Amino acid sequence: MNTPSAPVALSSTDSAEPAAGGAAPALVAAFEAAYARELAQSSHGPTAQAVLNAASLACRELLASRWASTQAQDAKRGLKATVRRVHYLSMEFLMGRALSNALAALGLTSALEAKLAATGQSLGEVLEREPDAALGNGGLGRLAACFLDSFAELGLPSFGYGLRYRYGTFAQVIQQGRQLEQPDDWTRDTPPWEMPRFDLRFKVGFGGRIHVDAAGVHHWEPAEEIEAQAYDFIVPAHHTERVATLRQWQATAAPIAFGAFCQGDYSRAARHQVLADAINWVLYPDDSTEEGRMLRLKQEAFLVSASLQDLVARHLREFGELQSLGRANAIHLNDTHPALAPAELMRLLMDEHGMAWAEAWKITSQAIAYTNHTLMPEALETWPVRMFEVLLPRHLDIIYRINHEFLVELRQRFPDDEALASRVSLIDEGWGHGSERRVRMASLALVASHRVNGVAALHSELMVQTIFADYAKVWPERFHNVTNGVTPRRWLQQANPKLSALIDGAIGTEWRRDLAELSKLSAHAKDGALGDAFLAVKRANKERLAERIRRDLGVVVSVDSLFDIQIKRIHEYKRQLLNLLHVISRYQAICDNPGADWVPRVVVIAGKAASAYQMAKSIVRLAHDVGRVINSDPRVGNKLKLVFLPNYSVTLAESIIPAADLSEQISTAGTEASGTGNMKFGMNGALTIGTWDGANIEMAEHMGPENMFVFGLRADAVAKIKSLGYDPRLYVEQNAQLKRVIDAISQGDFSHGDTERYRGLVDNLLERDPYLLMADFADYVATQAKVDALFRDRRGWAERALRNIAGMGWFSSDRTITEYVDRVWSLDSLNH
Ligand code: 26V
Repeated sequence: MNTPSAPVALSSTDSAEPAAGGAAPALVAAFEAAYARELAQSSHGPTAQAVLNAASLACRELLASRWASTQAQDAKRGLKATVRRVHYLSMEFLMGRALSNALAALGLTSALEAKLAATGQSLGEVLEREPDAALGNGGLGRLAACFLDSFAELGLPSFGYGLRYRYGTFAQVIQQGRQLEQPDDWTRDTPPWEMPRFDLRFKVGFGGRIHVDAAGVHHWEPAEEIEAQAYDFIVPAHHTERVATLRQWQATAAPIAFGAFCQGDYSRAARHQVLADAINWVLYPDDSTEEGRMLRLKQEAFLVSASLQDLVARHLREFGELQSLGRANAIHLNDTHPALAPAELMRLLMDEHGMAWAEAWKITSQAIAYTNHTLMPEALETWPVRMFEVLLPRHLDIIYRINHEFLVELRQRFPDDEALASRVSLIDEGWGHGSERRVRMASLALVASHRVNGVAALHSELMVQTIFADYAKVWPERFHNVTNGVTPRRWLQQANPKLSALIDGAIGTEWRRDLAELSKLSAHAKDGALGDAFLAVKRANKERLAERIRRDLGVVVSVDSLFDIQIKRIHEYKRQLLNLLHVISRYQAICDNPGADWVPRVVVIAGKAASAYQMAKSIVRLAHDVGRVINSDPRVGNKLKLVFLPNYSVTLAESIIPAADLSEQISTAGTEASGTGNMKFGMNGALTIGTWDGANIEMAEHMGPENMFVFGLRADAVAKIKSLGYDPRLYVEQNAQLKRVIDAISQGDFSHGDTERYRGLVDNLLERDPYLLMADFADYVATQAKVDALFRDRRGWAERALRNIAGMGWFSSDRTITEYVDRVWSLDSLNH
């Protein structure tokens, strides 16, 4: 489906200096001046914290001038531009740390190092103090952050739009093996990267009434108005002077409550303030209460309205009219969370700018496109009509009208298929299940979009065969695939400088601009000296991780071991539990025969479980229980260790991934939309043990399937087994090794004899096993034995690792964004 195309720089402002080298002297001088000025303001002298702040603010100042020239260039583009300005709307952006990326992009790393050398401080120590901007949950949010990096690198006129949450995802603390959630107030030290834009404020309304005037124009009088104020976060390119912008909205109470304040009604004035503040408190408020759900819908509406008002104002400023808005702008919905966008854009165009329905709809459907990121039906958002009536009455009107127009057209094309009409309607009438009427957000996104895409080839296929089958029948041409990618700047060049230098030595430095160049490594895969050098780099990275494991967990691991790593959100479909079952079975085998020649392994798991997801929390606890028993068993020694690194984050991933020998990508086939961790590991020379799922498939195709450890049922076999009636017990009864593992958990071997602790988890496996762990166990264990065998052959392992790296060039987010431009965001994509 995909034709690989080399990333094209869309702008031509190459800086004189390559990012790998130093910056031009004038830039260094400007940096040093700003740095000195900022540092002088520290009341405690040049502490690491003060250096962090001063360096960040100095970089920000330099980036701000690049921001101004980027905006000036973009504003001049006019209607002849073939690439539309992209507005990437996402509830999540998992940016991680910013300083080392900014220094690398500006070519200032060595300039700062030189300054620090004079004071005896290390750059690493300074960088370590920066908190992660963890304004996201997982893959979807990190993908958005990688995309911003590529927007900058490719010079794409663009804005990322999000919310400026005060608390990002929770901090995970482990107490007696159990996950506790703590608030992560990442703004405590006033993030130095943000640029408040005090001139950019928009009012967002909620509730109230609508009246229609004699001319038929709708006037919405909201009951409550909240002001959105912009904060920009600048993301630099590495090989040009372009930057990308992440614009995050902060809610502030509109002056309306001032009246209450003047009348002495302070509690009403304060309440108004609190209601506004709540919008920015947390990412994904607990949705177990009505208040929590209302708040989430409000967040979505707030993000969408502020962003689109900003877009409309900019378009009017640049073009003086709105007719061309859809030809000059793309509005991209990162999953359904911003799916109110079509309703809000229609409202702005019609109610605020007097446009007629047909023209407004044409513009809206030109502009909007939508990416789906999961097939899990429970993630398909719907909101009760009742909540719309209370919060977004005008949007509800518009959604009804969109639905009406859509269903009229549908009935013409598919007469006498009322079942189809009710399945695709934007409103779930609740007939089948006797519940209240709800708005289907994915349907709204689909109806309004000219393009809809999945995030890996298999996912895009399954998307049109399953959750969106009806819509694919109505608009087959709308559905596309754009396989994910990750930014090699952060995930290879910065995370793994030693490997990057090794690659430079083998194939030159061009891969730093165009990752497809990595394919040149395959010609060197059999080069024994390069293989040895690769193993030495890997070993150095493993030493760093081993030190961290010793420091944080008190567990001593040997770097001669195979580092076997699974890091991602904890979820049943990702099957961390299958990993644990293998670890237990290996433990039992070692105890049976401690004298055998075992390949030593360190199994590392990290990830957060959603706070209300009990099964995921139980898996976290089991990992700790099993680790405690194995790590302290003298019969085992270095042959096997299991560690759980707490509080998984972008930064933790950056330090773990370069040290991996083996990457665990073991989701039930058909469940992981793409995965992006799989790509980060591959680029860093880890081999993958994985199912035929998500982007693993395309990775195997690019590197050659013989270079990946593929196991398990494929998606079609999974579907078939399920449809025939899957009985997990049959697998347990036929496999003594598996039975012994399950028995050990049930008997309390890892829970001090407590047979209740994992009863729910085991019963679920034996009775339902919705993700087919029992069916895949035997093949998984057999494939792990093949991993061991190859690991003994050090040169053979190194050769495979080099072939993995060579095959990963296609998985740069630069390639992904180039494809989005070609298929979704170009002007051309509107014509066919
Ligand atoms: C859904 C919901 C439902 C309501 C509450 C909070 C919440 C948060 C997120 C989601 C959707 C999550 C979808 C997601 O993260 N998908 C991941 O997207 C990655 C980037 O495309 C992809 O690599 C992963 O395979 C996929 O799981």
